[in-house]
Amino acid sequence: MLHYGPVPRFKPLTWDFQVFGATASAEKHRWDFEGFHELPRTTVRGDFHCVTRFSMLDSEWSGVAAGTILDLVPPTPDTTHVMVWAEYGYSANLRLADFADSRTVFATHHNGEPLTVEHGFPVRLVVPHLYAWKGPKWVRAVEYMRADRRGFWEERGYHNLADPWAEQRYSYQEKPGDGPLR
Ligand SMILES: Nc1nc2c(c(=O)[nH]1)N[C@H]1C(S)=C(S)[C@@H](COP(=O)(O)O)O[C@H]1N2
Ligand SMILES: [Mo]
Repeated sequence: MLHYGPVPRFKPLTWDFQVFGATASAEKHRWDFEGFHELPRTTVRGDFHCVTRFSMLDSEWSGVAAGTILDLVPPTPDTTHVMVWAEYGYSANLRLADFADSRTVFATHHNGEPLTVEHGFPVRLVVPHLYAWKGPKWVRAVEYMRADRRGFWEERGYHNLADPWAEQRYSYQEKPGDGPLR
């Protein structure tokens, strides 16, 4: 599946990108559309692995590295996971190490062009080393967490970790320790 539910309409005046939860400052941080687009940028290459098929091979993504968000809004030392939130409550959980990976990027552009609305304009997460459901389109927030919690598809039968090389597709394949009890 490519996405669940309708494509959200972009509202520039109310759009923001928030970081909340276990921030070191104990405060929520927020950028508006302009502020987010002024952050330092990076470019990564990465294919996109859907569970059911390969999509978007040979892709170049540019945007704001997840590591830049961690530098600008540090989490508490006991943060272990993040939840990335999108419009309409879509979410995906990631281990902090997967989020901090140098190729994990909040992409605004794909192959040099702004994202199309179907592919997540204005911002989507791209995690090239995990299955594509770990990359929410239409991202609005990051939550730092002190314990793991399942995101949208992870609650509905998809694997908590989602490593495509280990073929971690479905939650029945999880081994003890791969995810929180369900
Ligand atoms: N907000 C949101 N993001 C989402 C999804 C979704 O349902 N909602 N589906 C995921 C899944 S399952 C896939 S395969 C990819 C598809 O990305 P694409 O449409 O850009 O190819 O988006 C991911 N991001
Ligand atoms: Mo998917």
